[in-house]
Amino acid sequence: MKRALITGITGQDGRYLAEFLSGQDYQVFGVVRGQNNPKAQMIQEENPALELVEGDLTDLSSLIAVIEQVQPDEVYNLGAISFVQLSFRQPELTADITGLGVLRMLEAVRIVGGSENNPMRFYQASSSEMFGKVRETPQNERTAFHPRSPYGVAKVFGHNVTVNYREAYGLHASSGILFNHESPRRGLEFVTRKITNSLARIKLGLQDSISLGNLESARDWGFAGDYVEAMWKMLQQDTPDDYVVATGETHTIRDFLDVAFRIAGYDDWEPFVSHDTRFERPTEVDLLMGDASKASKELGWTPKVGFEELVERMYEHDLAWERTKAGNSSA
Ligand code: NAP
Ligand code: F7E
Repeated sequence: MKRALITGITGQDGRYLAEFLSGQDYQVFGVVRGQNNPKAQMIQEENPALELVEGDLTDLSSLIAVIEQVQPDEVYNLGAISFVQLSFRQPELTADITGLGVLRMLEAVRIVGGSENNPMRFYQASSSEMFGKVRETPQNERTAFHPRSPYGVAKVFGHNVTVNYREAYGLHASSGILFNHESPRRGLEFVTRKITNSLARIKLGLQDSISLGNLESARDWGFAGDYVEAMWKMLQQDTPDDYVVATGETHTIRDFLDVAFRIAGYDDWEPFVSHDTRFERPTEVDLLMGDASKASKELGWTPKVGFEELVERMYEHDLAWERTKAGNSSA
């Protein structure tokens, strides 16, 4: 039985990846931080086969101890401060966790290593935010980086140090440059889930409107469940490499609102949406659209869930969830 270790196990991608790997007959270990992380119980109930271990991306000795204890075949580094807006308010913390955290994981893997015949394989969760003020469209593995936030800058560091450890120490270290991917498990702070959740609450009469920032930016949105399969496929290759993972389609926030409100049975979203500058960023990433042809050719990966289906799944989930919560509180 192969053993996989995942940082960021309590996050959206960690939860999908753990389910996917359990289905592939892996023994899955998830790194949980904090002395009483409230999400630990939830993910344990969701995936009873999952084994939780303690560690923090800011603490190298804890990461070495975890890797020594678990002796994984594959390490997936998904842990990060992942919210771009927060990275402007807490840039040093973001650099430490999202940037230096990658270096610490690579050091732990390099030091503990695995056997000579079966060295540990490493996946780094790189991001389309590294392209930032894009130099070309669509963006591919050769497109130059121009990050626009402390988060994007930290991800460029994590990406480059992963490439460096591959070249300097021969680590089987791959980087997935993933474009935005969403799901009903997306955090409520991200714009897609904020919209589907608020819309469900509007539909149920629990909320009047949604406050949003910049509606003009465009993103290449896919489904997280599809994207974790690409992560796994990268680590099954003989040679480590970097891959863009994206749908190749781009939509503005306005497009997302159009589709979501139509699915919920409204003709027009404008009466329900107000503008709030607090949700704007000092520097914005205007347009992202990925070219995943390398992943398609070399990994045999293509996305399965399209844009409208993604929005519908998120909205339907939030409608059921909010209805249950409202029912429970009135009971
Ligand atoms: P997420 O839902 O925000 O999850 C982030 C995870 O990181 C959580 O499990 C969190 O644990 C953990 N974490 C935070 N600080 C930590 C620390 N000091 N030590 C250990 N773990 C820590 O993010 P996601 O959407 O699943 O994304 C997974 C990864 O892919 C992230 O690295 C993200 O930057 C990257 N990425 C995401 C996207 C996307 O569209 N989703 C696209 C490209 C790249 P707690 O529960 O303890 O806070
Ligand atoms: O913003 C605009 C906002 O926070 C998307 C992370 O997973 O994907 C994610 O980063 C867009 C931006 O995601 C609101 O200005 C308008 O243009 O959902 P988001 P993100 O910044 O694209 C990348 C690939 C990652 O790697 C990150 O980890 O929506 N926007 N109004 C808003 N955004 C938010 N959050 N809230 C608003 O009210």
